[in-house]
Amino acid sequence: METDLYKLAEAVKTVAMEAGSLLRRERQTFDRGCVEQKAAHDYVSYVDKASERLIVTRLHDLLPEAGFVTEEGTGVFGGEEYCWVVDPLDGTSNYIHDNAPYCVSIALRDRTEVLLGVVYECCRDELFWACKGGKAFLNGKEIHVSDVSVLDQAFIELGFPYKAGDYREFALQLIRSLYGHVGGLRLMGAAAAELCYIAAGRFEARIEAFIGPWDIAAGHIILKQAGGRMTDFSGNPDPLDAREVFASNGRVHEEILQLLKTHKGLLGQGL
Ligand code: LIP
Repeated sequence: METDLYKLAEAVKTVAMEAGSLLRRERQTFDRGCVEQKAAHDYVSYVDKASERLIVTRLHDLLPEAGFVTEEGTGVFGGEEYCWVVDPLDGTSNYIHDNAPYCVSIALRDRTEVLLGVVYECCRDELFWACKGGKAFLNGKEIHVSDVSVLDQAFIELGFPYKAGDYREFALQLIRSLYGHVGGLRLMGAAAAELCYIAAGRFEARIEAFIGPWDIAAGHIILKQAGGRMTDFSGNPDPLDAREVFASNGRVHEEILQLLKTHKGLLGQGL
């Protein structure tokens, strides 16, 4: 790629904020009667689709040779060397119910790794971004994961995927094992933003399985460039297929990983 990664990131930040403005604007007159179900409790609205159309159009103008992997299927991936990975509205259920957080998540990857990531969380007007090998930023200020290394002080984000039948037993065991033994548990419903919260030192870990690659691609590089770590529930690094996603500040990773290894047999197939 001839384009300078940092120049491209600046342009992608503008695209993410333009899409974020669309989300906020449409939220003022949002019609819940126009929400569709992709699967049980997995919702999509005309706003998700409008945001994705805008983002795909802008990103194609920036890098015409790149393919797309997008949550709502607007773009296509035909094996191109570069690929945009886009969630046009992460936190859809929050958005539908006028709750926070909800965000735009845009990442660019090549065939082996994520090269840049931008997450714009609309409710707090927070723009997170990072490029491969660089620092991570929130609204222009460098961010780092926390130095919390004691589980009893760790604040942990949980995600409950739509595939409840495959995840329920694992989730209940996770709560039994953690609740009362960590600093706190939170369930916020927007993976992309929550990965950035670990990068910013607000939380120490996040655990979820059976989500989409668009939920985590941008947060993955922002977290790693902020000093964090992401593995699957067996400890394998960089699970960009998002089947099992365990993210942390690195310092509490091994202790929680033992717990995940012990109970991952409770997971269904997530098909
Ligand atoms: C959401 C994720 C969240 C998960 C939800 C949903 P969406 O993404 O961010 O972590 O628990 O089930 O997948 O659907 O709002 O883009």
